[in-house]
Amino acid sequence: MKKVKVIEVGASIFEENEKIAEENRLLLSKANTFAVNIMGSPGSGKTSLLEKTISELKDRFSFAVIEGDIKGSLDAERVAKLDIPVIQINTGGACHLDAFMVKKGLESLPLKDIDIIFVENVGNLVCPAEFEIGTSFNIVVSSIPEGEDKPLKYPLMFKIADICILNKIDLLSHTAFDLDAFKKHLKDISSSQFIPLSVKTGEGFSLWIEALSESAFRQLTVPQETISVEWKGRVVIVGMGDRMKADDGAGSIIAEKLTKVVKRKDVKVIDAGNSIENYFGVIERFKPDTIVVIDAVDFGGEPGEIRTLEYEELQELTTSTHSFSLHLLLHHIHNQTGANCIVIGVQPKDLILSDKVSQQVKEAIQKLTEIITYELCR
Ligand SMILES: Nc1nc2c(ncn2[C@@H]2O[C@H](COP(=O)(O)OP(=O)(O)OP(=O)(O)O)[C@@H](O)[C@H]2O)c(=O)[nH]1
Ligand SMILES: [Mg+2]
Repeated sequence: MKKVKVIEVGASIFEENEKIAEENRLLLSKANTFAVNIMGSPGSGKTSLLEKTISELKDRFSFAVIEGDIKGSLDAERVAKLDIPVIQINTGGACHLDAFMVKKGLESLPLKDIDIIFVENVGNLVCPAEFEIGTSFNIVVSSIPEGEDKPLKYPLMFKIADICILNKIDLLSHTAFDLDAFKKHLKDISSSQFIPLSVKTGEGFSLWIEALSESAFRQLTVPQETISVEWKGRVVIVGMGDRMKADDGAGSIIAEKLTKVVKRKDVKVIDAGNSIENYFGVIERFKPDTIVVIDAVDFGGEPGEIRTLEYEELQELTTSTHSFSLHLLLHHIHNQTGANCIVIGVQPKDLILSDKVSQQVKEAIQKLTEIITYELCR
């Protein structure tokens, strides 16, 4: 019997796509442009959302749009009326945009003059979620007529979304749509921010404008402070801490935020929670030159104070709540990898049993996320 030869095309397609998505990311960060991938079912209101958003924010940001459609240029023509640069990409049958197509679009735009670029992906809840295109923010636009079960049926799309917009809430009273069920399905699979709104009536729209502006400002603003870390060679960032012990979870929260924005191949971000020892193998295999551990460390400072420490300095300090010695663990990792080990400590205020972080540490989390994002993505 003849043997069947199997060629894994899928894996190499994804790999190649990732590589180009990475190039897009670099291109965008060099130009200091905030790129947003708008996804959702056909007709959920993606173009309508863009039209209204750009009209409302035109005085605060400069915009460009890349429209992805299988055929035609109807959406591009609509958006072009707003007098901004618009590129139409026809996928010629493909159900999603890929990184190469978006690269072509980016190359023909004056990126340096653009603050926010929206990429409206092909209307589809499956494929666009599987193909990275190099944007740093994902939006899924769902809508009332589609029904409340969409997060259940298309979990990946809702999982990767930073914001989930539920559009057409003006139609709520005309349908049997179960809003609570939608919210629950979404929460079960995704940590995305949920914004119900109506592009038509404007209800709920200000919350979306606020969330978008805040995220754009965060990425576009150069932080006022820096931290003394030399990000040399291949970098592993490990965020640690117990999120059920108030401020102790700071490192873990920062790692989660960074995984969404830092997407470089030579940087690995790990949210290790309370068990860094489980990640030794992952860290070693990555062959890092620099390891940065972010953790709540009681160094006797003001709550929320940030301090950079050589790992050896930890010997003299007590790390808040961990039952193990972080110093010994880092000593071990340093011996195994030869990497330079740095600890960024955040002084905790509260270490009680609670999932609420104190205001001071919240601000430190925000500040550190901004600084590290800027240093690694500019
Ligand atoms: N009732 C109601 N209709 C809306 C709302 N937003 C958009 N629509 C309508 O929904 C239809 C589709 O809107 P589009 O913005 O073209 O949707 P889209 O997601 O860009 O569609 P594709 O690009 O084809 O995937 C249009 O007829 C809009 O007028 C809304 O908030 N309420
Ligand atoms: Mg559209």
